[in-house]
Amino acid sequence: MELKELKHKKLKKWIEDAVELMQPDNVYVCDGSKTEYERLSEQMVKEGLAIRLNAQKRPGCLLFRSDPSDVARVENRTFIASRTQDAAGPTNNWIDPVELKQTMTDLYRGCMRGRTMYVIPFSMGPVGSPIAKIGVEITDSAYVVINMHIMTRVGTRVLDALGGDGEFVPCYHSVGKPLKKGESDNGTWPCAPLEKKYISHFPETREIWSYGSGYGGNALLGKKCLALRIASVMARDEGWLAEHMLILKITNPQGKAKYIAGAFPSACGKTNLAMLVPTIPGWKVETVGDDIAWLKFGSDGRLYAINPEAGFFGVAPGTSEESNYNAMKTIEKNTIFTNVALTKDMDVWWEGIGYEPEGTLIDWTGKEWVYDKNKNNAPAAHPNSRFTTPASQCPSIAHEWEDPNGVPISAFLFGGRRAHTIPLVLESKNWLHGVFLGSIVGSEVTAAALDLKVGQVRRDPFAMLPFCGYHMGDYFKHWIHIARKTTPDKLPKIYFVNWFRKTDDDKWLWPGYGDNSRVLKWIFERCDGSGKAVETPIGNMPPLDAIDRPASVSAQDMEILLKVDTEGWLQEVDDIRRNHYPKFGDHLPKELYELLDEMEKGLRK
Ligand code: TSX
Ligand code: MN
Repeated sequence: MELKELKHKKLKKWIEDAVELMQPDNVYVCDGSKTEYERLSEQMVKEGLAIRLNAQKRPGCLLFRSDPSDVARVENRTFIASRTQDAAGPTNNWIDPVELKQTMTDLYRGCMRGRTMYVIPFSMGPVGSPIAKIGVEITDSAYVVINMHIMTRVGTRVLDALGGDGEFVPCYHSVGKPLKKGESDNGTWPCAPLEKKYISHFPETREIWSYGSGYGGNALLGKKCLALRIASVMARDEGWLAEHMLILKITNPQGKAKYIAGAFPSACGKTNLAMLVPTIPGWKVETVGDDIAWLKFGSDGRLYAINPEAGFFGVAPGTSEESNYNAMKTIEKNTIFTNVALTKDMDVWWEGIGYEPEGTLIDWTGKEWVYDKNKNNAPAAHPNSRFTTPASQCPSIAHEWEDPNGVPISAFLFGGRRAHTIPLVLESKNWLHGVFLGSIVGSEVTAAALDLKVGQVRRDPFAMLPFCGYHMGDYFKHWIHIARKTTPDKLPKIYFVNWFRKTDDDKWLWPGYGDNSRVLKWIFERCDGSGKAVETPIGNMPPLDAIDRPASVSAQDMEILLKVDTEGWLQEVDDIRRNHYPKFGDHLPKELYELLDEMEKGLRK
């Protein structure tokens, strides 16, 4: 489609201004068709940027290798440019919006020379859903276009829904590498150096400006940028919730279904949980979403959730038939792989795929790689390598996953990776206490970072720390206030879960994976009114006989998993009071300090 055919005056003007600033060689408005996807794929294969995988083993699949410097989200280059620094809060990077726009306009000037500007109209949520939002991303990356095809709803149908004056979130994206006359990428991944990368959000004007990175979370602007950072601000202003949550459907042997949404920090297996295969006979788990939930109250006073995405952008390493059967089936075809290893027969491989590779591989940097049983060599697949795959191909996808009205949520889960203290499952006493539990979520780091050692707890309240577009203290307040929009009986119940308890000699206490269905069953029964619980100072817990114990777990271990570790919790209280809550300054709702005091009193009784 050509620019002059656009009906939407404001959109047309916005694109024309961008063309003048960025100086692309061509402008192309995406229609979202299969042929468009195929044409751009073929173009990137010809340019040497993409590799077509084995048509028998992985039909319709491509492999990309990014620049080694462009493999993950860049949190220290991610900015919330609200008018005041106080609005962004202490956990976001802030730059004055006028200054930032000046800096970035200078970077954008002529940044698309020698390239095509793609205009991607996209919908987060089913097109036309009352909960959906439309965005338009301008990009000079064909890789971004085909990924957006999978992750969102793209094209002409979105422009039709937008009409002549509909609202959209304008999103600028450039890889930040203009080409000189006659120059080409020569099969290398274009991007800018770290200090020129900017992932910027302007919450008051609902704009996203991204520069310098072609990688997923920095470049597919519908996902973390729009559906979480900008949407969290819209949700606060409009009285709904935009959350970093999976959505699953669980059905009991009698055929009764409930929906559960859950927030987990990274490396806790959120995608695995969303696609879980239950080990308890007669129970079924289906997938609605694996990363983001938008929740609004229905006319019946209940919270309804949609998955604003259309695909999964999942971490490949660790994904196997055993850890996630449904994901392995989903990625058999029509999938984009980024930074995984390539086998001799043009298939993919990664660490934790569940089998040893045959012969030598080409690793994610493009070099020959020989398998070493002792794992002394660098990984063949980058630890953050990804698959981009259509949700519709997932065998466990729930039929209602695209219901424009969403699904009614019965329970929220919060979880983290904690070897000690946090029990297998804990039910909040009420909504406010549930918000308290969400606010103290933490996970032990699995790989040493700049700030933390392996095993130290990194607090990530609501798993939203990197994704909230405003002050986290105000975010807690929003969660407290949202309860006033309905009656307590209509609100989802709130649970803390922990699949990662260890013995003192470092052995897993809980088998996890499909056996987590035993915990979900208790949660289902609690929401249904039949499940038993005992009150404790930290919340409501299942008595020992309320959870079906897996054969591999001894009665003594089950006791450890479901016991209140008073000493551990007192240390937890101390850490929250000294190190966690003070981070949010005077924006932290006083109710949360009160609950902390109350819990400490209960534990000391
Ligand atoms: O995803 C995981 N889940 C959730 C599954 C629905 N993982 C992988 C985390 C990294 C992404 C888990 N790892 C889970 C889990 O519940 N639990 C564990 C820890 C664990 C690992 C191996 C075993 C047990 C627990 N193996 C045996 O017990 C034999
Ligand atoms: Mn995520």
